[in-house]
Amino acid sequence: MKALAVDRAEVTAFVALGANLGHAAQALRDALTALGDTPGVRLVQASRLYRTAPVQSTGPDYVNAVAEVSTTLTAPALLDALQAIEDGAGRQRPYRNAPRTLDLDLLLYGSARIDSPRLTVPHPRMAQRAFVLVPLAEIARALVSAGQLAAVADQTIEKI
Ligand code: PH2
Ligand code: MG
Ligand code: MG
Repeated sequence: MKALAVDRAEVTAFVALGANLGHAAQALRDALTALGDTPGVRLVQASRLYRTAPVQSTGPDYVNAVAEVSTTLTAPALLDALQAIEDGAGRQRPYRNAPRTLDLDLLLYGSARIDSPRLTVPHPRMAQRAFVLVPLAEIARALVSAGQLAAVADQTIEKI
């Protein structure tokens, strides 16, 4: 009999990846592998890697990408998994928007709207950032409007 092991439906979620310290491109590739290896998370697809100028941040250029996952984890459990992967990459948090070895942000979790102290979904600043919108549009064109892309067209971003 199936008692407590209730199967949760899979939810499509999108995760933004970024890094600008150390070997950033390799950190993103390793993070994609770690995401796919996380129990309850299936990596569906990932965008190319992009080199981007820092936005409201300092330090070297960033490497950014966006991944689509299908997950049976709740949004808070997925956030825990993302933070564990960040910690595994040596992430330090000295101050807001500090240069980082790895940043994994939950952009979208199905059609959920979440406003908790830990987590706001959809990500509140995603619409202002070419480093999110351009890779997201590459893998999920319908989720990004032409107007949104036009609004961030002044931000420097190039495919690696
Ligand atoms: N992340 C930030 C702040 N600024 N700029 C770029 N280009 N890429 C990022 O990932 C990024 C940023 C805060 O998470
Ligand atoms: Mg971030
Ligand atoms: Mg973050």
